[in-house]
Amino acid sequence: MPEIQDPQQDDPLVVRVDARQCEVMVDGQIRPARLRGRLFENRSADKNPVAVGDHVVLSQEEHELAIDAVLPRRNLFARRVAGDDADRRQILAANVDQVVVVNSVGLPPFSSIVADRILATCSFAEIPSVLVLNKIDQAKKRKLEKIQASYRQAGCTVLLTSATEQLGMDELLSALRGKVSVLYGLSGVGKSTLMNALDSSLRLEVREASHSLQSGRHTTTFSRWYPLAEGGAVIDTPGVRKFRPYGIPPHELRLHFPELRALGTACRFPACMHRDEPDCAVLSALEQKQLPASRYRSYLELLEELEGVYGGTGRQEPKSGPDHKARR
Ligand SMILES: Nc1nc2c(ncn2[C@@H]2O[C@H](COP(=O)(O)OP(=O)(O)O)[C@@H](O)[C@H]2O)c(=O)[nH]1
Ligand SMILES: [Mg+2]
Ligand SMILES: [Zn+2]
Repeated sequence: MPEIQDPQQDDPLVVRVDARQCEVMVDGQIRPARLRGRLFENRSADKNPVAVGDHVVLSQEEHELAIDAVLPRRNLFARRVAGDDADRRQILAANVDQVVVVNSVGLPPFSSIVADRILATCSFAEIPSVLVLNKIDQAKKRKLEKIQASYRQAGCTVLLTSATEQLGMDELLSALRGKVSVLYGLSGVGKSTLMNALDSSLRLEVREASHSLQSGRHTTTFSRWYPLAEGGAVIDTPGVRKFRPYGIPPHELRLHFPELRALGTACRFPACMHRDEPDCAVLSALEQKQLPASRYRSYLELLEELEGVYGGTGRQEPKSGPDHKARR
């Protein structure tokens, strides 16, 4: 087995992964590759040993290539596996410069909880994120302004686009140029349409508008890497219905909502969870409508979910503060 070193530019790159097969780019050519059984041997928390964006070590086996090992990753974007109680991780992409969280502000309607779950996960993984609000051609002006304001307050870069009307494409292209980006968001928000609008040679499959958005049919069933003509690359991913963060300790969640982190410095307890503690600056801001209720609801929902998986550390008495001895 080769010694595992840091990846180089010209190491084979995984450009497509689906249930059974994998494609790698080697010397500028895309070729199928098989996953060696031993990649699955070390029973880890990971559901999938290889993800798009991974640099790998290959060997030739008769007529096919096989992946022997995955080179060290500089970062990874992951979620908790769907429909499974086990705390396992599904790696969605590796070695990326940013996650582009794509949302619809038309049909399907904007879901702040989905966006907030993905944004908190990016923060935890230390991957920069950009929020794209697509289908602005279908949006109500007031609603759109409110969403924009919430996310600017949360420190997000917010881009407004319409893939079908070709609005905001220059701004999106500037945000993508020269970087490796993952496009992530609910099924039907327009990820593939945006890619096609950016580069007409791509011709990704797009779901027909006639298909019910409730049908849950996913047009894209695999993740795939696409180089951009202008430099950089974009990873198109299958749509998701539920995004559950993996591995965020419940007491750390408050640090991954930037506006809560900022407000939290004024709470009475440094470890305030902003739930029912006295003199909580987050709760006051909420009361005075200086913090959007949707962001706070997302925080609480996620906190409870994470406590359900990792234990209820959030209910512990604050470790510091003037009266912590008296409370024991
Ligand atoms: N009105 C409108 N429809 C859009 C826009 N972008 C995508 N769509 C439509 O939304 C549907 C789903 O698009 P698709 O790219 O397959 O979504 P994906 O699942 O996120 O890849 C298709 O019918 C698109 O034509 C947009 O900006 N405005
Ligand atoms: Mg798609
Ligand atoms: Zn607080």
